[in-house]
Amino acid sequence: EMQLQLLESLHTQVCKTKNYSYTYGTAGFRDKAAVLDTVMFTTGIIAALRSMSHNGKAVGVMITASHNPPLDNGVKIIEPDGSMLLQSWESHATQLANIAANDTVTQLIQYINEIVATLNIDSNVTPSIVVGMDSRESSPRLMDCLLSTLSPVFMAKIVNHNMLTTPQLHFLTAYQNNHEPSSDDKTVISVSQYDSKFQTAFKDLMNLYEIKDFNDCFESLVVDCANGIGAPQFQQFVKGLPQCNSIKFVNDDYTHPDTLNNSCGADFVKTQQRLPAGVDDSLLNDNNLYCSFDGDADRIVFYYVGNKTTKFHLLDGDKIATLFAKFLKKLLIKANLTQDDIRLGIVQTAYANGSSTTYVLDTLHCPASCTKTGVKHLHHEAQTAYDIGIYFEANGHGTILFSDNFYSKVQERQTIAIKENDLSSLKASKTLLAFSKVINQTVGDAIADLLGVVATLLISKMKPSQWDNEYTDLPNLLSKVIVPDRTVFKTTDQERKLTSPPALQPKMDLLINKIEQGRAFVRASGTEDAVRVYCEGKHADDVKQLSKDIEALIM
Ligand code: 16G
Ligand code: ZN
Repeated sequence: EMQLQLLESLHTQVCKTKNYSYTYGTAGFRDKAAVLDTVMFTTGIIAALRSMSHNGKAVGVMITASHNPPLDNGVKIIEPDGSMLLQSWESHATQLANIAANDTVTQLIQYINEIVATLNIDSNVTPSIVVGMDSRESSPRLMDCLLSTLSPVFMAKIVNHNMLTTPQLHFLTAYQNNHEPSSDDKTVISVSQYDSKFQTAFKDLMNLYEIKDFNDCFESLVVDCANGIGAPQFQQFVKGLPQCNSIKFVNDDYTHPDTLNNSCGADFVKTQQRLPAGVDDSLLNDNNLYCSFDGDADRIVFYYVGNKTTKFHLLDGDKIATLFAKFLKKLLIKANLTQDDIRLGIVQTAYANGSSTTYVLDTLHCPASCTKTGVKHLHHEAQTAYDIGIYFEANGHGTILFSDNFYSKVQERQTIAIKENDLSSLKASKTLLAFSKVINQTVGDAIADLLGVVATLLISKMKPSQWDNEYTDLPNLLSKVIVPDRTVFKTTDQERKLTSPPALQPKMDLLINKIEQGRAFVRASGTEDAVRVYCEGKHADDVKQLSKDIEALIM
């Protein structure tokens, strides 16, 4: 039974931020850490209710602001299966936070009772919550706010994983629900289950091809950890992998949270299109492969430097998706599986480079979908449209989803191949199954994606430059414009066209049509008070001009 009357004194103690407006956006709540006490308090309550509505299954709560600056923080809720919070609950989360910040405790309790009544939640269910946080200075304080109601008010079962990456928490939330411990089972669920699952998967795949090191494809892999939680987690992880002993780390100083995402990390490298701080002369080598995690290690981008110069070549989310698509498509063919047996497709957003989409459709002959920005949209499309749904945002957030039909069809083929002694087909089937285990299917995961990319390159004996040369990105520009009111910018067609302000899109179309292979769109950011402008075209000069002209239109 919930002890809601206790909320009165806890609310006074914990919720110092008042007269404030919060929104559960694309990636949960995000703001300056200083104002997040109140919203952490209510997020704990919402997570408890969500768990109760799932009959006490474990719900995850992650405290992080990903690639944002050190003084920001945020929080998001994870469903029992490891996916993102169901969209209809986002508005409950927003409303409860705003009641706690602006109204009385009586109203707060009233709203909780309303949720319980309208959603038919059994208030006798004991909620179960799994929590974690990134390496920010503010995270432990915010964790206390989050936990403040869970024991006294809800008597919740709490598993606190402390510091870990966002995808590790997604994985462990799902893991906990799938491994209900029996009474005599003393297994403590910890990040070591994550480590051993993905280490084993990678080793199995390497053993299948007798690969012992990276030497066929590159000298070292240099990993930029954005000075975030990915550093200790991945350093611990690779200790169990002899194949990975030539990995070098930069920006791994997670114990100095003021350096987090500062001139480094996936977002910096993708938006600046240059090397992060810390990659000095001693690490510059045209035989190396490089990659950058973001602050909570759910994004990754790769890059290399060409020809003894420091020329920088970015291998972003689009390049990762197409690498996986080509690799998996070949394996399907070798395993005698057709596109009718197993539908393989790519899911992108409007930010995907036009060349990547053309390459997917015309060279790989795979279907491509486009969804709105935000992982939940891509994830949903990958899950519903394909058996192998490869989804990536250009910024490096993505993963692959494998359907039940994938597993049954591949297993079927494997049985036939054994019977017919068709060794090449057998190996392809085995590779498909082993590769699917290297991928974190709950959410985009820098560590799992890294393993997937490295395995693909090593098995295909492909150098970073060969990977890059599959297609050439069109010149492009992403800019940010501050406007008085970004909510007037409304879009349709997966954010590719504006419907409001009314006259804008026709004016943009005139400009876009003037340049060769021109494409551009404008959308309000879901995470910042700004409007984003994306432009691409055949010639870099045209793109610059187009971007300037569109910015002038909307300012
Ligand atoms: C959030 C999204 C990310 C998206 C970005 C766009 C998740 C977990 N994260 O970080 O996928 O690319 O927002 O930001 O969904 P914007 O709306 O400010 O352009
Ligand atoms: Zn992130």
